[in-house]
This record gives sequence, structure tokens and C-alpha cells, in this order.
Amino acid sequence: MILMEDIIREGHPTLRTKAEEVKFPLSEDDRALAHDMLEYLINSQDPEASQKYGLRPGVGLAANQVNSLKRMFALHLEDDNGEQLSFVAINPKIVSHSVEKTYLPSGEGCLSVDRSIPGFVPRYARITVKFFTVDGEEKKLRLKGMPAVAFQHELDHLNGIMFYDHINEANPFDQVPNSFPLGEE
Ligand code: SB7
Ligand code: NI
Repeated sequence: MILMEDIIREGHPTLRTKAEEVKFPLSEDDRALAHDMLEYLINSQDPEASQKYGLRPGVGLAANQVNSLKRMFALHLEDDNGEQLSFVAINPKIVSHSVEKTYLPSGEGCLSVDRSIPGFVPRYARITVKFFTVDGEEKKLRLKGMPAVAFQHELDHLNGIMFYDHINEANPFDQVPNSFPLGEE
């Protein structure tokens, strides 16, 4: 089971290292990692379990964050229509994206960052993504809203990129060209 002490924090070189493609069929270790990452998210969003295990709530978790350089991440959140999205994405990619951007008006946070870093993080408003499931099945999804933002946050982790890399340093709340704040679509 993944606990807070297993999540590495900013300054650790693994967070700045590009993760490697995962080979199929998955090894037992890869399968266990995929399972454990999704389990962390589910527990972290459950009031009893998060309290019991001292978990900080999260909608996503990338392998780099548990010090593993595998191209996989877990997402567990609801979309705009209240549909639960819950999956582990292996070798994920964005195959196309909108020109229009979006951003969370309250900024982003990260389980690997123990401080609040204010500022808008520009993200594509809509993305089409492809990834493999743990069973080697290829999926293609269209995402918008929070799932699109979270997917991009996690994909960045696999490429050694942190959310604050995208914040305008001189003016963190500077207008993002061709964008709308999430929630005001
Ligand atoms: C705000 C938070 C997240 C994604 C997008 C906006 C996820 C936070 C948890 N993580 O650190 C996952 O990498
Ligand atoms: Ni993160």
C-alpha cells in the first residue's frame, strides 16, 4: 500500500527524469504498482481511509512520484457530467488538442509539493488521448474539464515537468491568451 512517506517530494531527481515506456505484457511488479497507485487515490478520497492512513487527497498519481521511472499514472475523478473516471494509463499520449486553453482559477497543487504555489497553469481545454490499460488494451478518450487538466498534470510528471514550470514567473496571475477559467465554460 502506498503511503505519504512513499511519495517523493520536489528536489528528488526522479521528479525531473523522463520515465520509460512500459513493455507488455506487464511484469508482476508493474501490475502491482498500477494497482497500488489507483488504490492510493481511492483511499485518499475516502474520508475514513484518508484519515486512518494520513493520506493527502489526490485525483492523480504518476509513477515518478513513487520513485519509479515507468510511463504510467492513475487518475480517479468525476467528469463534468458526474461520471466517475478511474483508470491507470500506460504509455499515455495526447494525440490531438484544442487551440483553446483553460486553467484552474485557484491554481494547481501536487502531492510531491509541500507548499502552495500560486498562479495560473495553462492547459489545453480539450484533448484526445491514447493509452494502454494494464491488460494491454488500447484506449482512446476525449477529455475536457478537470479530467483534461489532471491528465496533462500527470503526463507532465512522466516527462519530468512540474506544474509550476508553466506559471508565468513575472506575473503568476497574468491572463492566459485564448483561454477560459475552468468552471466558467
Ligand atoms: C490539480 C491537482 C492535480 C492535477 C491537476 C490539478 C493532481 C494533484 C496530485 N498530484 O500531485 C498528481 O501528480
Ligand atoms: Ni503532481
